[in-house]
Formats: sequence, structure tokens, C-alpha cells
Amino acid sequence: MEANWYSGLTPVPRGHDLVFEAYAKGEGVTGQAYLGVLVQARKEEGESRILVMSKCDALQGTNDWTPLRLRCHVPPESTHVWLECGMYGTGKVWFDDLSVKVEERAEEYPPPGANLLENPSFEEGARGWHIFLEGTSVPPLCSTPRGVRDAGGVLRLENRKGTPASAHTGFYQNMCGFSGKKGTLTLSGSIRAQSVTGKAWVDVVAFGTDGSLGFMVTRELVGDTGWEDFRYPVPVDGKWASYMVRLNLEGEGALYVDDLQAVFH
Ligand SMILES: [Ca+2]
Repeated sequence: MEANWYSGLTPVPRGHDLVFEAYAKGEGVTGQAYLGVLVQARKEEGESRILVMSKCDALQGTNDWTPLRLRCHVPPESTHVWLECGMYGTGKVWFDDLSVKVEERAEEYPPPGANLLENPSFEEGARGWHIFLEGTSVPPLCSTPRGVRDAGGVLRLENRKGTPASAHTGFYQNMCGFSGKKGTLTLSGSIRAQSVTGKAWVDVVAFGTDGSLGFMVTRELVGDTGWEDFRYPVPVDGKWASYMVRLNLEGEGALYVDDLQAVFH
């Protein structure tokens, strides 16, 4: 179950950073509650394209009022910005004291050589990662056990028995601020498959400033595997507004992920 409240933002702060803040309170949230920003570019004929789809750290379970914050870059090509207060799963969420600020980044962004992913090694649970479901309404079992690979945490995502072969679940995280930038985004990490009947993989979805979508896929795992390292260069040629890293699982089984890095040079 998903519920969202959207509000359009005008004027559109093209070429600037947007900081969206609010307080949220949760009662028995089984999924996640979050703030989101959706940036679109609409052509005159009405066709709308997504440039950025960003979500903040999520609230889970039962919490008193908690500050949530999301920062994202609004590409120069943007025509519409939507602010979202959303949740999925069951439970109750309250939002209050919403605020939006437009800011400049003092430093160069994306910072060259830095890992652009939040909580890339799952040492803080699943903070910074957002779940998606396609072809099923049953969320995967998700945990971040410690001591599986080393002393630290890893992400474990499991599609239960009976999950249809076409069901596609996983986690994603967005990285924005790439309009006009040139270089290479190198994605690396370690993944492992356990009794996967379909396939398990990591990919990058690129949102083009012209509305195109690019998919760049790392190696797919099936069945049972050990930990496998991957390293994948994603070209950054100025025509992509934002990138989304996705951790994907199709069919039954479990996917383990650890030590992700997304570095721009
Ligand atoms: Ca780890």
C-alpha cells in the first residue's frame, strides 16, 4: 500500500539545490515514510520526463516527531518540481512544519573521488535506501545482519517462497547534480545470491536531460554463489541529469549486498 501527498513548487529553482525539510511522526509503520522530490521536464506537447526522483532517509516503526531532510539538485532543464510526503506499507504517519530552501553548494558537486552513496556498506541498517516493488504487492523481507561477511553489516533482501517469477523487488538510491558534468561514475561492490530462482543484479538507471532512460547492468547472479566483486564504469557525458543505483531481485531467493561505492572522476 502506498500513500502520497504532492505539492508543486513554483518558481522552479533551476540550476540550484533544493533543501526540503519536515518533521514526521510514525505509528507502527511496517514499510517506510519519507520525503521525496520529483523533478520533471515537460515538453509543449505535454510529454513529461523525469529528471530526478529523490527520497530522503526513511522513518520506520513508531517514532516521536523526527526531522527529515532531503537535498537535491534541480537541473537547468527542469520545468516542474513536486514535493512529496509519502509512505508505503501499513501504519500511520503525520507530517508537519514543511519547509523548502534554495541553496548554492559552496564546494564542487559531485565531489570528485568521494563515495556518493549514503550508508554504502549498510553499517546503519537500510538508512538512505528505498524499496521498490514491480509485479508484486508483497514487499521482500529485508534485514541488515552483522557478522555475515565480516564484522560489519550487509543488506539481505529476500523474496519469499511463492513470489512470482516476474516479481521484481529491490532497493534504490538516487544521485543528482550531473547535468553538464563529464567523466566516469565507477560503481563497485560485492553481491551474493542465495537460492535465487530468477536473477539478482545491481544496475544503474540514468535519467537523461532529454527524457531518455539508460540502463547499465552489472553481471547477473542466479542460484547460489559466493561473494562476487563487481566494478562497473558508467559514462557521464553531460546529458544525464541524475543516476539511480538499484539492487535488484527477480523471483524467489535472497540477495546479499555490501561495500558499495559510486565514485565520480
Ligand atoms: Ca558492511
